[in-house]
Amino acid sequence: MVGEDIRRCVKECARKPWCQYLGYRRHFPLCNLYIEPYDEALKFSRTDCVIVLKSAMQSEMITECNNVCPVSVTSLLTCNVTSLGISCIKEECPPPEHVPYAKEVLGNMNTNGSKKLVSCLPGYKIEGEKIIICNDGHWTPLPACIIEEQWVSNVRNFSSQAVSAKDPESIAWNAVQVMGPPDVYPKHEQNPLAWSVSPANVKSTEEFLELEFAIPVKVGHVDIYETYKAGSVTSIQGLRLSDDVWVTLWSTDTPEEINTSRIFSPPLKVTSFFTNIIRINMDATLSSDYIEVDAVKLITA
Ligand SMILES: [Ca+2]
Repeated sequence: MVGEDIRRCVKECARKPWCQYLGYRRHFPLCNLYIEPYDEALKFSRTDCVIVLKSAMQSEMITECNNVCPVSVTSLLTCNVTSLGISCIKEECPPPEHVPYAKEVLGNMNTNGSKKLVSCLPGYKIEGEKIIICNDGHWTPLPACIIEEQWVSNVRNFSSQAVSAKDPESIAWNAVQVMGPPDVYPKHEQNPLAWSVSPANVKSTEEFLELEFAIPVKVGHVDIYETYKAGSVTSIQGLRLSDDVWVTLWSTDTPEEINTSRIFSPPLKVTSFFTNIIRINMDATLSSDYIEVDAVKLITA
């Protein structure tokens, strides 16, 4: 509350069962009401020049209010004193819960009818209504901040992988090379920083990579960074987490051999399920050589 004198501030704290103490700044003047119990350690970190504890506000009104309105921080009841008596009303909402990955919440009023605007950190997009409204002591549903793009965080399974002849102990050409952002693209070459089909499997029609991302999302696009002999992808599937069923998001009967690197991002079937597991199926037989994949990006719908 801004512009109130300290007597009004004391009265406001007294009639709100949840108010534990008030801080008052004379200069503005500004009245802060606090939900949490007074902590002496906070004394010097706050800029309030006057602190008044609830226990110092001895009045019949507080006793009567406490009898009528149960003390509850979550309901934030307020004692409404009129000539007809004392009643208990919800005239404001508790501070809204923290939204993970929110950049900021604009709006500092919590009274009924107040609005707040939620915005997300860069790289996250809002899902749900970005403006929340306090109605009868309750906020309308909070939106969520959903990650927009993710790189592979783990390889769950794979059909085969090439191993360096010079250094068989290394992870060169192993499936783990698809983790993280691309480090070969846009080059078109055999590169140990990409996954490669194993020599034994270059004539396999059933090559696959099963890839895990950190956060389950609704799938918008899957970008496949093909960095040697592109064109082998035959289908892209997502594991529907709710029932553990593979859903085909895109497929073709005509894989090909393309002698350039590319970011392959075919239009996917529109779905609403959540997943963080993507399977890429490939036909290695059309290529006259190894096939290699550098990285895979999952883009939220
Ligand atoms: Ca790579």
